[in-house]
Amino acid sequence: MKIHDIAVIIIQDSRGQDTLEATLSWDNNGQTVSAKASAPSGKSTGVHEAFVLEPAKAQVILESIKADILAKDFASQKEFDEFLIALDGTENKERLGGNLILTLSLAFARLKAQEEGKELFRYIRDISGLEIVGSRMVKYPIFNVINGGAHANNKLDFQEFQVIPMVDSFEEAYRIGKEYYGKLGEAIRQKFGAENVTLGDEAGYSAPFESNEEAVALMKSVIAANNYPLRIGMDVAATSFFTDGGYMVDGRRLSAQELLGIYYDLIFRYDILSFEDPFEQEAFGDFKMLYMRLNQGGLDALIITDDLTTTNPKRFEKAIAEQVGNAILVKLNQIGSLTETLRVVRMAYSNNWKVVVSHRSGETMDDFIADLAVAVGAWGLKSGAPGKPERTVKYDRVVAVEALIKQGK
Ligand code: 2PG
Ligand code: MG
Repeated sequence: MKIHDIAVIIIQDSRGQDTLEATLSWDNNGQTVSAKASAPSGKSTGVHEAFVLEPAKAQVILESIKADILAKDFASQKEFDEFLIALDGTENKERLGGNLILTLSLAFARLKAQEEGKELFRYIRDISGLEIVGSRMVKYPIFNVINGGAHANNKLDFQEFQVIPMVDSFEEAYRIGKEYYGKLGEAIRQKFGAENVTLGDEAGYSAPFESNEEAVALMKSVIAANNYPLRIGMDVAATSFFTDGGYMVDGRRLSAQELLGIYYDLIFRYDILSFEDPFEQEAFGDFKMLYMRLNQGGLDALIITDDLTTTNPKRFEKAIAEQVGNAILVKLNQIGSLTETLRVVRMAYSNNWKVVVSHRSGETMDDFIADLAVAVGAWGLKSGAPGKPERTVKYDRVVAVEALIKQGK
């Protein structure tokens, strides 16, 4: 595919911060076909993530490489992404910017899918190199219904308090998630007074909870009162409260061992299904300690790595070798291209790890991750609570894609 034109503009993300949106066009026998993609941004970012270039600088960089891109004919996604990665030439994409490379990579995917006359999820599935069994799609939406940590202005140290509907149909899971979100909102407003309840970055509620456990207990009581088929998950994002070798939780400084004790206790009392980033971003050994302890106890909980692995094949290789968990969070902008992201997914599956595709706390209306999650048959799609449009467009797109698949597309 020969790209005819490239433009990158600056748009605002859900936090009102500048981010990039790329448009690539292709000349299809005199007709211009174009495709767009934009970059999200994290707040609790891992140190090993791809470099984010200031958007205005990225625009200048693009002008300096545009002619090189337009001069080439790219046979595949891999060729396009590898061309940009080589042009960048750094370990963490600091010359061109992970955000610039990513928006170009994703816009290219959308354009190539159009050239091949395919829906985006089908195109991604075809280039993924994955053998997906039957019509497997994304299994569970993961709704972040209470926001803490870096995503909200409250006392909660843990970043995300999630519910995961244990039903087979994504559409039904989405319906249950929305209903639960409404009921939880009523319970939180009743407890704290409506004037004290706001929404965090990912549309989960933010309220003056005194402790992490108080939030979990309220979630659980609303689940029980309505008999919902929901399990609780958490993104602890422990790097954000790790200081001077200790974890500051509910006003107390804890060792990794003590924190592990809290998790173990929560699992038993609240039937927790998943823990993401239970320890800080270099603590491979502590992740392993928790994971092994759960295994020995015969518990089914998922230990999900995010800041620890940053969707980076090298970091992930170490996590696999050291058996530190059983699921990886996959974020396109942590690594900066579709090709490298798919490589991480292949690594996960060939080592029996589950995949959770995720948004960022700063999002745009781009719904690429929905197609990615369906394409790779992800275990989960994490896109916040169903309370803000940049979160719901992703869940809505999964429902639409499922309908397309049923029609044989
Ligand atoms: C996370 C993400 C998304 P952020 O930690 O998993 O929920 O947060 O985008 O701020 O890194
Ligand atoms: Mg996380």
